[in-house]
Amino acid sequence: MINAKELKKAIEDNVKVLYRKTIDEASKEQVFYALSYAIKDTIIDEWINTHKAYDKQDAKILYYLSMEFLIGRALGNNIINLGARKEVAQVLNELGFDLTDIEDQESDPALGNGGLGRLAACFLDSLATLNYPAYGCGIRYHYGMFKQKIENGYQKEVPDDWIKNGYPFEIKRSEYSYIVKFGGNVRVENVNGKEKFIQENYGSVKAIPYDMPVLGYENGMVNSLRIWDAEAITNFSLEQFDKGDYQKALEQENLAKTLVEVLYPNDNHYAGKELRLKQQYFFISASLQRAIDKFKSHHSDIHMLPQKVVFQLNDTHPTVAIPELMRLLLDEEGLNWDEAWNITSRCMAYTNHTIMSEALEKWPIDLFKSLLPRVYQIVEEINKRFVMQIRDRYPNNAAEKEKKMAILYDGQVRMAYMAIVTGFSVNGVAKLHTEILKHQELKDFYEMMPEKFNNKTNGITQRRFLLHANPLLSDWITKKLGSDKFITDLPQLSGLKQYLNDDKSLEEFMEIKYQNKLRLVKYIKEHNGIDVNPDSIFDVQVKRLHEYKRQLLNILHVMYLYNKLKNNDGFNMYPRTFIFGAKAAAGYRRAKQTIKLINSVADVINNDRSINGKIKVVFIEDYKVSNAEIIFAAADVSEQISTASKEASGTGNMKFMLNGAPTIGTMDGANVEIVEEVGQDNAFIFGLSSDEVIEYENNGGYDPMVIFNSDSEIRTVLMQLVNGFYSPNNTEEFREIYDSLLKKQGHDRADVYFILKDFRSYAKAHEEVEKAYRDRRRWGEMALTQTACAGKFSSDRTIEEYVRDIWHLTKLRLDNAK
Ligand code: 26Y
Repeated sequence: MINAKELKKAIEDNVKVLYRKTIDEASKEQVFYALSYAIKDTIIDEWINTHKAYDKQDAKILYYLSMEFLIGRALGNNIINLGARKEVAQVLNELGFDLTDIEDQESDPALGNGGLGRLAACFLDSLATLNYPAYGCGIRYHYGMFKQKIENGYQKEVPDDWIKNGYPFEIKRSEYSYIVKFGGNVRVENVNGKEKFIQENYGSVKAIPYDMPVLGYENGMVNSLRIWDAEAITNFSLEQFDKGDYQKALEQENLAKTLVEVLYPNDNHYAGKELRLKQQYFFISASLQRAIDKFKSHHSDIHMLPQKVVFQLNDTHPTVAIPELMRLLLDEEGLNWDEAWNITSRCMAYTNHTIMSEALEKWPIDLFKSLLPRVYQIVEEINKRFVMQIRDRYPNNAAEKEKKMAILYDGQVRMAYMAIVTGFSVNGVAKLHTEILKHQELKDFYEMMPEKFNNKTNGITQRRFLLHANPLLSDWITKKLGSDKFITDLPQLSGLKQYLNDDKSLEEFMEIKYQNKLRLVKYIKEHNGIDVNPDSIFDVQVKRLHEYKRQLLNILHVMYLYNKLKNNDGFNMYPRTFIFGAKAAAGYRRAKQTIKLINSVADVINNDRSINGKIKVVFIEDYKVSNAEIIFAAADVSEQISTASKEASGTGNMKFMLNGAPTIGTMDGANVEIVEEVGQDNAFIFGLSSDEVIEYENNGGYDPMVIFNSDSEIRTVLMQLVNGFYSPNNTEEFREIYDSLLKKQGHDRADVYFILKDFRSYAKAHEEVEKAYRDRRRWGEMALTQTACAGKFSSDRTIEEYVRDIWHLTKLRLDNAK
């Protein structure tokens, strides 16, 4: 527990020691560092204590292996989880500072792209809160997700130098460094009749871990996020120069420098870059070496590994862990194949986050083999044995099955297949997604090994996305429920249902939304310079920009509404603010064009006085975890409009729901389960079902020209893409978007995401939204229903399911738990 007097003194002392200043002279940034170090001090004993308890209780440990951890800012979250928000705010006040201002000084660590990385961060929060021993293992990218600037309507990427001034919550742990080897060749030696595999002529780097504390909520538990940095092993020396190793030393120096330099900003898109495979192997090899050493410091029998260790592969990105663990067991521990296989397959579990074919990692064999020669031999052996199994099982159609299932095929290493074949568990991230995996994408595997498949519907942490993001609402809930138990038991929110018929409570709830809208209005004014009317409906779509997520459908609909306003005097609409936030992968043309389109539409509409501000369009620059918190709390309507079957789960949808925003969406991903919780009447569902989409896809799609020719309002909107209406200086600006909707383009179909097909039903759903909003009481009920029904979507529930079905962890007991 935080002692106010001590904290105050610690902050003042830190300011002195760090900056030679007294508190009244300190800048906000200096106070941020001073406070952060003080908070770290209060955490450190519990951190040590937690890891002593791991050892003492010989706990089974989960290693969550992930290329991405989109953790967001730590200070505010740590203060929340220490249960000290009010005390710290008070202390800062006395020192003349505002806690939110100070939190704003922190860089926003964006070591992830989007959903998958943020899920990993939520899981760490829940694991610690639920007392489960776990490490997050990842990469200490020197540059995280780029910062987005909008210039003249176009996205510009700016490097995110998040550790420039030092990050106060990490600790470098040089004593746990490991060597990771790349390239070279494998020599086989015969030692006492046993083959020994020796990698030689390789290049190597040193992997150095940095640990960040992950606090449980008021339980004294502090787990670690361990991210690996790279350093060159050899510094240039004359000696090497003389030996002719100069070139090699230089290469190693370079490798270390580039290896962890930057996060690949691709979301759901595989690019096949060699450096990325190097990143994968680098952090995996280091994490596994460390996990085995840690295990061996307590156990002498390596066969016990599956009882004490489990590795969760966050999508295929860390799948090289499978052959790497095999290598360590075979070559370092001296086990035979069957022993090593037995252990590996009982330690590895795989989560699939997408069915988009362009997201599947398939490494060219040549590249894989030259970078990881020994690991590749092992992959070959795994494949060979699996293919034998296939032939055994399917004697009549072995060739066809091999084509569909072999790990090595067509010159490629298919990472997902390796994960499925080896691991003991394969899970999807929402019910619908798991069903699609079982019956479409992975149906051959499901048929062969059904026992491995299971669903784990995603969740989010209420500590960050309710307590921290929306203190007004969480205080109100605490008051209404007479308890703050929902902080660790989200289903308690259902207690709010008793207020659905209480006008006064509904008014209070709506007033909180209004206050949060004012907070966002202020943010938008400060960051975008746009005036937004807080009485308008805040209709929000924030997520990565991707064609399947259909931001394009949203903006086309805005264009359609604008035309109606302009052309039809009788058309009356409730004022709406359409808010977008999205980063596009730097090389994703269509996504970038969509950003430009949104901004061009915003320019025209926001400056048209004749519509009396009925429509505003806002593109929030640099959407990231910190501003997301402000945005979710302020939203009236949640746009979840992916082409059905494409969004594995979505987690933004849950954050909106928790904060009281009804969904307008398709029956896709976790939307399906959200509707299950709130009921059909409390959601605005439209569009093709996933079955219908899949049916069209299997039958050559549909013809968007039929819609173009028969629906004049849609046609007008489409023509505005190419007649300069929104791009007077360049009528061709949006030609590619236009073409993508109407012409076959590299695909065998046009409009592959069914935007025109779903347009009318989307427009209709929006009419329903407006109708509902105009009835203030109905809206209040609907909004409160969202929050009251959000209990299922806590990542605490998700983690308990992983523990029960996959990880089988035991809760750690902490003697000094509060
Ligand atoms: C191929 C590689 C470069 C790659 C990189 C990032 C592939 C995929 C990704 C990211 C995928 C991702 O974020 N998937 C999202 O995972 C969320 C958590 O499960 C889901 O909610 C969301 O629907 C899904 O798109």
